Amino acid sequence: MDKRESMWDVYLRKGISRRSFLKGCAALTAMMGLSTDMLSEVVEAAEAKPLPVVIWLHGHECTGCDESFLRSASPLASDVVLNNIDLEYSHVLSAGSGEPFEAHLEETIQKYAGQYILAVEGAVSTKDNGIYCMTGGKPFVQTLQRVAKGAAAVIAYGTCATSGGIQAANPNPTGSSGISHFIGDKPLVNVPGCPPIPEVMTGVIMHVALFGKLPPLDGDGRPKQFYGNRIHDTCYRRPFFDAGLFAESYDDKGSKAGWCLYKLGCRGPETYNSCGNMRWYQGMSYPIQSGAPCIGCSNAHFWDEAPFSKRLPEYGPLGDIDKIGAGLAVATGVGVVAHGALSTIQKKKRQEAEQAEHDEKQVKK
Ligand code: FSX
Ligand code: SF4
Ligand code: F3S
Repeated sequence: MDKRESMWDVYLRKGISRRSFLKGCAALTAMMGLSTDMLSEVVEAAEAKPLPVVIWLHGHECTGCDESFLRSASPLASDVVLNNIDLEYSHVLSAGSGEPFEAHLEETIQKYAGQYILAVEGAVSTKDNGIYCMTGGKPFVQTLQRVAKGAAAVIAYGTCATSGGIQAANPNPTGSSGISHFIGDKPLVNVPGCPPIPEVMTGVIMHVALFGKLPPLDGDGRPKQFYGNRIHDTCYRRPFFDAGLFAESYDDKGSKAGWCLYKLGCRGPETYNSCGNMRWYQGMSYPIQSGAPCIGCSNAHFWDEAPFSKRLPEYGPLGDIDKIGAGLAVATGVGVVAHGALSTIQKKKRQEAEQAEHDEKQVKK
């Protein structure tokens, strides 16, 4: 087999400076959630390890995960694709197409059997022999099973790949589900989110690429460094929740003042993701910061939990918040009952203030 280049070999060949290489390694170390003590290990791996061969498949989905991946800023998606991995097959990013492209997939599977990383976006459709999702002229389910057989590890990107996503929403007419039942016993990392945060996508693939093993996972197979926190616990609106200050509608004073969106259906208390601490697009924003409640897009079957703008009966009204969110202590529930009472007082005050403002305007007319 021909010698494969390491990340450092690629930088040398392209004439990119050692300084840029080290800066890239430092960015990767931070992105993988590792301490700076690990930088030398990252540099060693990047110097010595051949770039990992990656096959990136797309099933039943909207391609939003790619849209997200392409916006990764640290590391840049272009660095990941051109300098950090050996991407041999991708429906979206490859220049090739048609029969030669499909033939290249078969060659790659054979040549790197047992060595490549398989990244998968999208759900698997199985109804009517999988005809509702065809790729390269074959049902996607068949391609997935064939490619997964030779993979060293599998990464499921997006809630569609981890649990079926929008295709699997009631009544699931195409018989769609996540990929886990179709990859045999291969090691699997679940990276949910619709889509996942760009840097989470690049961070996970670089961890597998550089260390040749999966990052530490939680009970749902998600990387702990990115899914260890509840949105609610990292939310900058949390002080308003704690103070019982809630927006009641999208255009009321509470909403304009940036109060907690819990009463507008926010699923932050039952959702684990990094949006609260990493945010999106170089820390620019995330749904809650733009005034929209979290819809729990990294939760399995979240599409079936509409309407998104309401607290659902199964989660209960404010007083029942102790039933939601795995780690929520009973004490919090008790506290929240108090918040409920506080909230009623605040609401009354707000209504009075709004009425006064309204009356004032009427008088001026
Ligand atoms: Fe699903 Fe991704 Fe949502 Fe879309 O590839 S997770 S529908 S953002 O695109 O699979
Ligand atoms: Fe933030 Fe939503 Fe929790 Fe309110 S309910 S603090 S908006 S995560
Ligand atoms: Fe999704 Fe909620 Fe983050 S909707 S993007 S998990 S804030």
